[in-house]
Order: sequence, then C-alpha cells, then structure tokens
Amino acid sequence: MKRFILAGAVGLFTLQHISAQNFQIQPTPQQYVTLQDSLEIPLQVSLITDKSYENLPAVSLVENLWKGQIKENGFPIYLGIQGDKLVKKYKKNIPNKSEGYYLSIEKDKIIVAGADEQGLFYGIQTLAQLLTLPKLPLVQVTDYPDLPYRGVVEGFYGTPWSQDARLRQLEFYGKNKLNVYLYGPKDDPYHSTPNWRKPYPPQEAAQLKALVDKAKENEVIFYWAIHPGQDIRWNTEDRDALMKKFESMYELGVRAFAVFFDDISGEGTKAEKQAELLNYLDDNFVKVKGDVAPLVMCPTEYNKSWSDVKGGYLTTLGDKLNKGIQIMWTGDRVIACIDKPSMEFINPLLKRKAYIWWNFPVSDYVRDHLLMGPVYGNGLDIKDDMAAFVSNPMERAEASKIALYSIADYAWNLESYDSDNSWKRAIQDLMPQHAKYLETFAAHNSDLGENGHGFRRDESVALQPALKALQESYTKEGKIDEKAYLEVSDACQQIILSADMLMASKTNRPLIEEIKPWLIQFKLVGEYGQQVLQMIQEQATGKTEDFKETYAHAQALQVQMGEVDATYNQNPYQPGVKSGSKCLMPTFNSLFEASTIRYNQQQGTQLDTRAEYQPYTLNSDVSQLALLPVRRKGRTGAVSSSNEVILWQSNGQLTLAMDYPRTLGNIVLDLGTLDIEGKFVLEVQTADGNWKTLELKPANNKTLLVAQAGSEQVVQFRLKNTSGTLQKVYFKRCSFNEL
Ligand code: 14T
Repeated sequence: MKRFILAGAVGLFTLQHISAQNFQIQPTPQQYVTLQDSLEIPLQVSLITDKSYENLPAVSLVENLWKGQIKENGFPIYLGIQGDKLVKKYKKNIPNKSEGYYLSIEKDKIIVAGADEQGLFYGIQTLAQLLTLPKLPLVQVTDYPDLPYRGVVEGFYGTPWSQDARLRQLEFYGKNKLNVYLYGPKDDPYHSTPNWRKPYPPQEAAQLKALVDKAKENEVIFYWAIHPGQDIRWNTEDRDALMKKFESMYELGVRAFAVFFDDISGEGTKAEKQAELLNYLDDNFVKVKGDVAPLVMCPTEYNKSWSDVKGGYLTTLGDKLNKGIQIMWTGDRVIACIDKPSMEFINPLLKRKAYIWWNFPVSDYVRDHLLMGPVYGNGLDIKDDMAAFVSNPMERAEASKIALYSIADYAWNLESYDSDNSWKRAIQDLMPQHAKYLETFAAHNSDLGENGHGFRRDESVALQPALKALQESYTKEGKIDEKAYLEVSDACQQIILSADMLMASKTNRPLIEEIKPWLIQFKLVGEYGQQVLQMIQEQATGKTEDFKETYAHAQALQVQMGEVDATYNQNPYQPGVKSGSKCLMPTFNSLFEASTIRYNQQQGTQLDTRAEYQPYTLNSDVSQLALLPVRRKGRTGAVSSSNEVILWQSNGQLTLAMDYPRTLGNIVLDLGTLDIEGKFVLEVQTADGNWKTLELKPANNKTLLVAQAGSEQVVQFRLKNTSGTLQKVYFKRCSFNEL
C-alpha cells in the first residue's frame, strides 16, 4: 500500500524526475544500500575539505550542482580522499581500489570519500544522479570499477567526429565513469601516413588542446594515437620524427600516447622493430617525462584469426615489449565478442592482460545501417582477464551513445551487467521525454545486415513471434492470424508515431540530426507495413478493387524507400539508408509477394509480384545480355558483368530504361577493347523523345570507356552494334551514376 502511494505521488514528477523505484545508478554500482528514508534536496550547501581541492574536477562538479548556492551555513558536504584527516572516520568504508568511492547520504550530512581523485569525482557523479530524484534518498554506496581502463577508441574509417561531438562525448564519459578516450580517427591525416610526421596546424592544434582540457575536467585520460606503420622506416630519422610529434602533442597538454600498427603491410609490420620503437618511447619519453600514462599499442596481428602463432609475431611482442606497455586485441576476429576462451588464448601470448579494443558499435563496414540495439555477447566472468575495455564507435557520435552507455555499465561491473535493462536506461538517459519513441526506433535499427565480417545483431526482438506467425499462416495457407495481425498493425502505428515524434523532437537535436535519414526511412517502413497488412486482408476477403489500389500504394512506398536509399548517406562504400532490414522488411516484402501471387491466381491478372522496386529496366535482343540483372547501389546503377565472349549480332542493342526521366553523370563501359570506333554507338534519349549520340572516351590505359551523359534528363540509353557485322566483345562493365 505504502509503495502504491509513493508511486502515485512520484508520478507528478515524471516529466522532470524519474521515480525512486525505477531509479538506478549508472554504471551499476558494486554496493548500494538504501535506508528507506529520504531528505529534502538541500537548497544551499557548504563544502568541507581539509585540503585545498579547488582545482579538482570533482569540486568543480559539486560547485556546478549548487551553482551560487554554496554558503557558509548550508547543508554540509564532506569531501575527502583516502588519507585525509577529514574522512579518517570512513577509512574502512572507502574501497581499497583505484577510482573507488564511498558515498553516504545522511539526515544531517553528505560524505563523499574517494580512494583517489577519480574516485571522489565518481562519488560526486553518483550524487548528481541521485539529485535528479524528487527527494534525496538516504543511501550508502561503496563502489569501484572492475576494470582499470574503460572507454572509447575513435578508431573508425570515415568522417572523424566533429569538435562539438567530441566535447559532448567527453562529458558523457565523465557521467558514465568512463576514463579513457583514445584519439585515433583513421581519416585524420596528422594521425596516419604520411603526415604523422608533421605537427598539427594551429587551428587543429587548438581544437585538440580544448579536447585535452575537456577530458581533464571529466577525469578522462586523453590518449593521442599515431598510426605510422604504413610508411615508417626503422631508422633514427623516423624515430626522432615520432618523438618530435609526441613532444608537440605533449606541449598541447597530452599526457597519454598510443601507437597503432593495425591495417598495414610491409616493413612496418615487424614485431621486433615495433617493440624496439615502443620500448624506446617508453624509456626515453614516458619515463623521462614522469607524468605520462602507460603506452598503449595496437599490434598488426590484432585478432586471433589474423594471428600466426608459429610466425611468432605476438610472442615477440609479449616477450620484448616493456611490461608497462599495454597491447590491444579485438578478440577471435576483427569484429567479435569477448569471452573467457578468447582471453585465455591471448593473455599467455602477450604475457600481460590484453587491452580490449571492441569493434562495436563501429559501422564503417556497414555504413547504411545504424547499430542502436542492446550491447550483449561479452563474457561476464572476465573482469580479471582484461587490462581495459574500449569501444570503437560509429561515425555517428550521438547514436553511438546507446552502446557506449551500456559498455560503461558492463566495464564497471561485469557480473551485474543486464543487457536489456542497460539498453533501456541508455535510451531513457538520451531522450528522457521521448524514450518510448527512441526505444521503438532503436529496437528496429540494430542489425548490421550481411557483411564480410559475418557479425550480426538481433533486431525487432519483441515483434519477431508475431511477424513469424503472420507470415507463416498467410504464405502457407492464405490465412490471417488475427492476434499476430493486430500486433503487427499496432507496431506499424508505433513506428510511424515514433518517427514523427522523434523527427519533431526539440530535445537532443544532435542525435535527431544524425539519424534523420533513418527516421525518414523508418516511417516509410511503418507505412509500407500498414499497406501490406491491408493487402493480405483485402486479398483474403476478396475485395479485389480495394486490393488493386492498396497494391499500388505499397508500390509507391517501395519507390520512396528506394529514393531515400539513393539520396541520403551517399558514401562510396555502403551508400544508402537501411531500416528494419532484418525482420520488418523481409516479412513485409514476403507478404507483399504472397498476396500479389494469390491475387493474380484468383483474378487471372499479372501484377508484378516482386517487392524490390527496380528503377532501371534492361532490354536486349543480344541473347547473352538479355537476362543480366541490373542493380542500384546508392546513386549508381550497374548491369552485372558477364565472363563470356558476347556474340553481338549486327544491329543488336542493349537498352537501359529509367522509370522516369533522370539526370545521369557518367556512363562507363568495358567491352574488353578500345576498338569500338565505327562499330558501336552509345545514345541517350531525352525526355522530349530525341536521341543523341554520346562520345565514348578511353578512361585509362586499359579498356575502360567513359561517356558524359550531359545535363538533360534522360529516359533511356542504348548501346548498338552499327558495324554491319557480328562483333565478339566482352561485357566487363556497364555502369552509370545519377546526379
Ligand atoms: F586496430 C584494430 F583493432 C582495428 O579494428 N582496426 C580497424 C578499425 O580501424 C576499423 O574501424 C575496424 C572495423 O572496420 O576494423 C579495422 O579495420 C579493418 C578491418 C578489416 F578486416 C580494415 C580492413 C579490414 F579488412
């Protein structure tokens, strides 16, 4: 009864405050004792310390919590670090672990006692979280991290994070008790080959300095990483160049350094030489400076599948590298979850605990997907096996925070980690007012799609049984599972609602801006789902006229989804925007096809049953070309190539028609020969019906030919054998791009 009353009263505050029952400290603390009582949030406080701690980040943090309200006679907050006289009484309560803290909220005072400066900071962060409650609960928290280093390595390919995004990240790390950020974006020229030797220009240098300062404020160790391996020469000149670069970074305030030897070939990959260089840096830079954090290195063989144990690379590193140098490891594969056996493989080779570089939620190899689902799959029993756990995130900094929040939770307290609970709290934290909508979005935008690494994530988990039931009963028997139908129908409505609400949300705009293309696509997926549901119903109940229109509507949505995919996020690797690609779209497409097939059978019609909309259509009277598939990837169209010699009869032609007039850039051909003069013509037909011949020019020393399609919109183009005789050519390439 009492609980019920409390919940009711707290309900009034749900907009600004989380109710006490749902409240959890992030990351999950080691020990949390609540005394079932609370106090009014003190409006004025006085800070009591016995040393001058003004410059500590922890103190700035408290001062910010009570801005302008720190008064002589305020509610007392005792702040201390193990060894201080002030907290002597709590000596036994303070965990004997680095970064640990003891926080005690009592009726008449608050005590925050850190094992060290970082611990004190984390104690205040926990207090800050408790202050979001309507009343301050009386609690005793005894807390410390399982892993000494937890954080993020900005190590992906693609557009590096912006300055603003990085500043927001560092604050987020402070809040989530992450203590390392390794700066190593593959596409920063001054990080990698060949410009790693050069100092940053003034503007970039100033920005890095601002990051270093921000990191300090948040008790984050800012590691600056260098990636010199692709062109390094093992001589004193390059060694000195590296020392000089480190020195220039030191001057900017950097006090932690890493050297990455990943994704390189040649001379730079030699273990012996790498170890020699790192030891030199350790002996002549790190140890000499005295205030620099342990070196971190990323080896060339950074995962088990790439390691050649007999070749001795890892053994050499393990034997030769100074014991204080940390060695990174991504697990059994480039992209892999980490478990006990993976640690038992690597640690003996390295003769130290591996520094885990977890390649999640990095999406640089699946750039058309967002990875916003729960973090799961890593062992909960390996806290004593790892030196560190850092995550390589997505190019989209804000969207990465769902995963990073949970990674912080995991790395702080492995045994208590609960993937689903953590995911929900992450979402709540990112968009407290619109958590429900963000959760719907994230639930359906988590898998990576097919990829070379074979790494997949679950998606649309809660809806899977309904999707399956609906699809099976309909495709097999033409029957509609009513319960599943209603559930999926409701989900589609939720999807549309979520997309709209998030798109218009005034909170967390940086996140919304990043995911906008996916929100647009997501809404279309929901609308498409609704039409497909209507199709199966109209088919099953014999509403033939209605079906035709619903079918056309579903097709119209397929076209729009194709357009979104070809318009946004046009990177050269995996261009486009995929949403709900693991469960939603395959189910909807299958229902679209099944209902159209059933309709055709019933009505004797020939409606196109294919769900994947094709913007380009190929036609050819050259028999070997007639059936070649045409694909669209982003804004590029391509006819699949053929390996055989094509017997291209006189006057034979290949036509590629657009669904509507489109502006093309280049048309690229490779017929295995440059000798086409007077043998083939390439023509485009503009929207007014006129044909125009294009000039085909050699593009390189091989057999590639390129034509400019011009600025007018075209409806089709064709390649014709005008030689008057049979031509034997190859058909290695026929592609074009849309402007
Ligand atoms: F250093 C490593 F631990 C590592 O993971 N390196 C890269 C990393 O920068 C990238 O973000 C990540 C995910 O794509 O994988 C590594 O890069 C690769 C991996 C490959 F398998 C580059 C090429 C590959 F073939």
